[in-house]
Amino acid sequence: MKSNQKLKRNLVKSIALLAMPMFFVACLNDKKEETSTAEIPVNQEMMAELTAPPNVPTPVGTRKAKKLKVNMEILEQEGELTSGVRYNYWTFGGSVPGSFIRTRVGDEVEFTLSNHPDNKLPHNIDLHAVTGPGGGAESSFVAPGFEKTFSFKTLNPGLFVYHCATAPVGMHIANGMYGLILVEPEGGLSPVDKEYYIMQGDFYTKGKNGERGLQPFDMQKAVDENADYVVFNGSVDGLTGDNAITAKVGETVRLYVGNGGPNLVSSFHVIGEIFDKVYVEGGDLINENIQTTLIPAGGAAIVEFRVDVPGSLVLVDHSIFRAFNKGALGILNVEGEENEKIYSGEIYEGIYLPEGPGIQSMPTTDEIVESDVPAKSMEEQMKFGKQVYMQTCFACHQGEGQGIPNAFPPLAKSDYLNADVNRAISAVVNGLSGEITVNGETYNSVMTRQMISSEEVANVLTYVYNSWGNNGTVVSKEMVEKVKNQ
Ligand code: HEC
Ligand SMILES: [Cu+2]
Repeated sequence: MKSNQKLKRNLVKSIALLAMPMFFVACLNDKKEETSTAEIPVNQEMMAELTAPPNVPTPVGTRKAKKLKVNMEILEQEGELTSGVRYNYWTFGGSVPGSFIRTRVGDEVEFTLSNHPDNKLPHNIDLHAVTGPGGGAESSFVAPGFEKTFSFKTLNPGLFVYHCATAPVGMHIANGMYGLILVEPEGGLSPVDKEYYIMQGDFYTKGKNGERGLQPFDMQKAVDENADYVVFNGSVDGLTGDNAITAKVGETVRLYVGNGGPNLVSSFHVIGEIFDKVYVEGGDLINENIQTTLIPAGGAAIVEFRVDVPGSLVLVDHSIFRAFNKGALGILNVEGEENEKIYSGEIYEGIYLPEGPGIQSMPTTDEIVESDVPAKSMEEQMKFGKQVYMQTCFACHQGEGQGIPNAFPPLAKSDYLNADVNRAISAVVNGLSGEITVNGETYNSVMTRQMISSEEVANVLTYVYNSWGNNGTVVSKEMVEKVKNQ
């Protein structure tokens, strides 16, 4: 009797234990999508349209799932990282980031990866959109002069990174081997007016930032995560000047933003915009009204916003030294009618718009406070001048007066500066705009009038003229006043 009861109790216990995992299985089955997208039928065949950044292929719209053929060619090729700095890029399709691939959920992707015979190394591809070992890496490993084909079904919608995964993996990624693959949901993403493809990457060169010539990859700096360049779309001017993206007032803009890394996480921000929507980490979760979105290395996000006023919006990694000192800066030029209700146009921060039209100047007030401690010696002039420099000029012209390529001219060994002291004084007290040539490079930008006293102008210019290989001119308060009164 006793033992029978015990048996019964044990039986109840074990049934409960058995039921537990069944309960979990039931929960897992709730994730219907994952199991059911594998069943989406595929009949026709279609060649995938591939695009170089900042362009994206045509939206999938309402098309049915298909067998989608992707032909991707690996090219190792030299390019320009920034003006005068060459780099040996390794690319998927001849661009950094690599060609954009656009699919829909349920597509059966037949992927052919070819490694150009002129290339030196074997490569492969790991697509984060793949469910399978290595994301395709094992099946796609291919030597120069060969091609490999493998196929996979897109089970999860979202925006995914792909990259090379050949050892040393970090080096292949650091040289530019990454890109994005979009898997649209059934029926496609909602239509917008403009779509663009942007991807951040960090670069490590033997020479310092700006050091000219063909720069080899620096493994130690990469291991130390000490990037010389952090850029959008493969180079410092990858998204500025002629490469800037455009939109018209009233349009909705969708950016597919990826981060190839290899190391750095991006704090993606558009100066002068608020993201109406962010598809967080490129998945289904939509967050609204976002200022800055975090994009992990090897991750992505989709951001959407409507542009309401004309002007140049500046795309940055808000780890802000990367933007102004290492290249993580892009421009979205918006054309159209002003809307003073939304933006008055009165206040403007010059540093944020290093180039392009539409630059306005700082509001001017005539109240410049004269400093009360005049410098008594050249030594003091240098000391005070340095203080002014570090507070006022440093942000643009940089610590050693080296400037920033394509944006802010150098003051170090500047032929423009050394040729004419009154012109230099005028630049500081009246501002300077229009095309100028400094040491053979042209700049066409705006330096706003600097709100500092005559004494301070004299000190800072004396400091500049007596630093970094300049001609040693000493500037007095009287010289500054004379230019002011002209
Ligand atoms: C907001 C950024 C900014 C700040 C701050 C700034 N400048 Fe400039 N500066 C520029 C730009 C841009 C130009 C080029 C203007 C053009 O293209 O016409 C320039 C040009 C110059 C030039 C002439 C070109 C050359 O390289 O010799 C001098 C001299 C100069 N700046 C000195 C100064 C001094 C001194 C200060 C601080 C008191 C200062 N600037 C602060 C942006 C700035
Ligand atoms: Cu590779």
